[in-house]
Amino acid sequence: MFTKAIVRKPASTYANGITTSNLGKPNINLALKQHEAYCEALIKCGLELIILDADPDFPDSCFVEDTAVLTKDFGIITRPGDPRRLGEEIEIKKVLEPLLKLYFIEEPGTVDGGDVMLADDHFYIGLSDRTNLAGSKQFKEIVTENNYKFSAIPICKILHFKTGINYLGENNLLVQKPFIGLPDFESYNKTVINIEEQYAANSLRINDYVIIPKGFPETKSNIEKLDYKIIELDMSEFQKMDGGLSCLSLRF
Ligand code: CIR
Repeated sequence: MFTKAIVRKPASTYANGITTSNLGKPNINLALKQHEAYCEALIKCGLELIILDADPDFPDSCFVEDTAVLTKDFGIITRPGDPRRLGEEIEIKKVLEPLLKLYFIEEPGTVDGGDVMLADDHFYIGLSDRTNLAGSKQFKEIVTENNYKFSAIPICKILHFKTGINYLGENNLLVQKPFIGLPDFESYNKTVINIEEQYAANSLRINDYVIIPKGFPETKSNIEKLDYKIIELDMSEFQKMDGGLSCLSLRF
């Protein structure tokens, strides 16, 4: 069970953030509304929110997931892999310091939290353009010392590991096609996300609910078949900046 989450409001500079999506410029007012709906959904899932003010110096800073990886017992402050996002983690460290034992990814290591998936007691980390081998090795040391299992998976063609694969719980994985055949995931019950619904692979299990992006009927129906209660959210303004549901919060 999660009890808390950290979120950060989109900044006035949000539209200047990093993107590869070709979906056009985001509308900041709509992004703020969608962010409010996201916060309400987290509250519905039973979470107490720590809401950080926007930071216009970091256009991508609402995507807090990339700056830390949290468990109930400890946190890892990451070193974001794109230099334009380095520094976002400083505020997150300040917020978490009184709440959790913290570890740090250090230079030359880089890790984006979006590359880290926890499935029960097993951490999977995607080696991406943002998360390098040095970062992954440091991460492995920290989590294995804390009795978690660890695997590193090289990825390509997607921004973050969790852009393409997410663990719902109860042994259920949502996976985009490239991940289907990987031996690491052989033992999981896999729900395959079709190419037209790729964005919905980043759905988010929180306590009794799975939050999914609006507009992906096949994925919605497949998740319903797994007996989960669903909350649907319009994510258009975050999708424009390559962000998904998991990116917008740090749950613990
Ligand atoms: C970036 O490129 O870093 C942001 N525009 C999007 C980050 C999305 N975060 C995530 O998938 N965890």
